[in-house]
Amino acid sequence: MAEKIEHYDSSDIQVLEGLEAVRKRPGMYIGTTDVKGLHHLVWEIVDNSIDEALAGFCKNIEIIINKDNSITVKDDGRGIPVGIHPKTGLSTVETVYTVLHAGGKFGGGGYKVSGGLHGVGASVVNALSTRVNVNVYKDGKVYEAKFENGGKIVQKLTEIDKCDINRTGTTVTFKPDPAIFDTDIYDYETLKVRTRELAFLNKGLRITLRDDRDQDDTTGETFLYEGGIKEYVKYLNHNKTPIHEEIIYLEGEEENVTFEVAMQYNSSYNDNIYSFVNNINTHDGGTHEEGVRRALTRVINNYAKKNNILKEKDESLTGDDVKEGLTMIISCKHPNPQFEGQTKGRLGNSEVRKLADNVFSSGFERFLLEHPEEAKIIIEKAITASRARVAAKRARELTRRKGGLELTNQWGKLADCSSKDPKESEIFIVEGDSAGGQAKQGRDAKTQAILPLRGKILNVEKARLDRILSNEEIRSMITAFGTGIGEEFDLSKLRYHKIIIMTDADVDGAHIRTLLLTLFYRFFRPIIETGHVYVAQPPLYKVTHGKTFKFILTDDELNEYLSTLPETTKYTINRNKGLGEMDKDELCDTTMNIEHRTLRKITIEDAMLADQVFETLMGEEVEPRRQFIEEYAPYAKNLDI
Ligand code: 1YM
Repeated sequence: MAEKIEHYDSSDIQVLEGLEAVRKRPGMYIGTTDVKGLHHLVWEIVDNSIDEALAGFCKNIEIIINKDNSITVKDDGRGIPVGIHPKTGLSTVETVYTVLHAGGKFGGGGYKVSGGLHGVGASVVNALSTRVNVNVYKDGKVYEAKFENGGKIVQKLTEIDKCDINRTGTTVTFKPDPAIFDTDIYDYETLKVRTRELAFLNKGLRITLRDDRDQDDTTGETFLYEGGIKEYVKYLNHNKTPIHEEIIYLEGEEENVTFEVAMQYNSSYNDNIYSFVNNINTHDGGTHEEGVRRALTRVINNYAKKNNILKEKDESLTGDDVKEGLTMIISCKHPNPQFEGQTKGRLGNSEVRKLADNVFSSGFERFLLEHPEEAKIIIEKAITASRARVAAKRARELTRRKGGLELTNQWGKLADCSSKDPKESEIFIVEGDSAGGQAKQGRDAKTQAILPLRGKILNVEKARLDRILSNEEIRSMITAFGTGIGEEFDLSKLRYHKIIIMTDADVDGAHIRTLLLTLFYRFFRPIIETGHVYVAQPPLYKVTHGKTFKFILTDDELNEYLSTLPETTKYTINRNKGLGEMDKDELCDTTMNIEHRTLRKITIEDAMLADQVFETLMGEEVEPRRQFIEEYAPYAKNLDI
């Protein structure tokens, strides 16, 4: 060290120590030294161009992957200042490229708005490169500085040429150090995705990406979106079905903080909400997102109430309801963002919450007032979501109360029938694996398919499509039906013309039946409307009389049968509690066999009733629940009500 001091002045030493620190612990500055870190370098340089664009001086940026996997970034901004920097005594270009955290501090007036994960800029890229060239076009002159070997200057900033007086800008070429990175090969697609995103986030900025390793790529791809995040929303929705035409766009500014939102609802049940601060994705949200979510919920509720769209007085829509099918981009540009959380993916600045709320609520309110048709469509979608949510919540509560429904048997798969003719094909949805197993053994394999269901089906958390589709048993059922679900539903593809629910004759069985009917009512309504859904009627009683026995379906039938027996006769009556109490032959003869069974066809009214029974069952009141149990299972004992 002592030797070196003779050759460098004190600021040189600081610079070298700074860059050496970056090389020793690159992870601290760029996160990782894998392929991600390699690409991160590009954005550190591009960020400076984007800042220049945000300051209003740069319109075009070019990113080129050179043949040797070095990267060139060009912009047409003012060019990095070329004078001597008063604090370092070095040229400003050299200062920016060799002094850590030089970015904003050395600028005159502007602030650094964009920024990668760590936002430490050009000097870090220089420290981690074997070669960096910086060219500045300014005042009709071309300047150049060159660095090698982790940021050591090999050519001080020099005027190397003249250029058109109107030409201004900065061009930087760097070659990442292979001794630092696991790989030194750039991936075009990775760069393209972020390039496009940056173009969406900075409207009117043209960014071109070109791959000079590829001989066929002579022009590159250009990304330019005059509509900015509005076009981003359009892009995200391009494979979806929007439910209103116009993309809603709102913007505002306060004390150098700019804030913008673009949104459009589609017919799906999922939301796509992305938020950004200074072009960085805030994965964990934060104050900007909170402000918007709060305002969205409030404005929709207020509008719905004012216009009597929400009928019941105390019905209200939640944040989840109003975001169903919503595609939204939130973008905030802040001079002093506070990033919080483990991964720094959350905006913490509390003043942004209010700005976001104000800008969003006033703009969105106006949109709803000016577009009553769209307003109606949007609010009706939220109301549908709300009703489904309430029903699903109650279903979930019911499951918790009736924990015993969760049978632990292994999930048995569909035993399909061999016939491919839907007219003669039937599917039995059977409660429990043991009954399912018996039904499989005793069925007519040509026309009867068996799908055993565990009680688990009741665990469907929310009766929304995405959740429902993630339930394995429901997926099997949907697959078996063949019709698809929701938008893709196609009755002509139904594989069985009889869908037969076969549950125990007790309260649990009634619960499962209710849930299945509710599910069909909400998502497969046409199969009910066209009369394809049935409930099997297993016998309630088995009367044994001497060596003979008889299965009996109803109380009336029981009385009738008993009256035919001689007075002296000794007989026993067993009540069938579950399907499993019959052996496979009994089950099949009494309940499945086309000759002997009784099926009850489900009407749309039955299904509607089932839907309402949910409400009744889940209420706080004990009495309606007692009534349900009386109605559905008068013989059930030891009920947990
Ligand atoms: C390809 C990389 O770095 N462009 C760039 C950087 C700067 C400026 C313009 C700039 C900024 C300011 C004034 C200012 C930077 N300047 C500085 C510093 N492209 C690229 N284009 N004049 C020009 O911020 O006031 C840092 S970056 F500190 F010198 F001002």
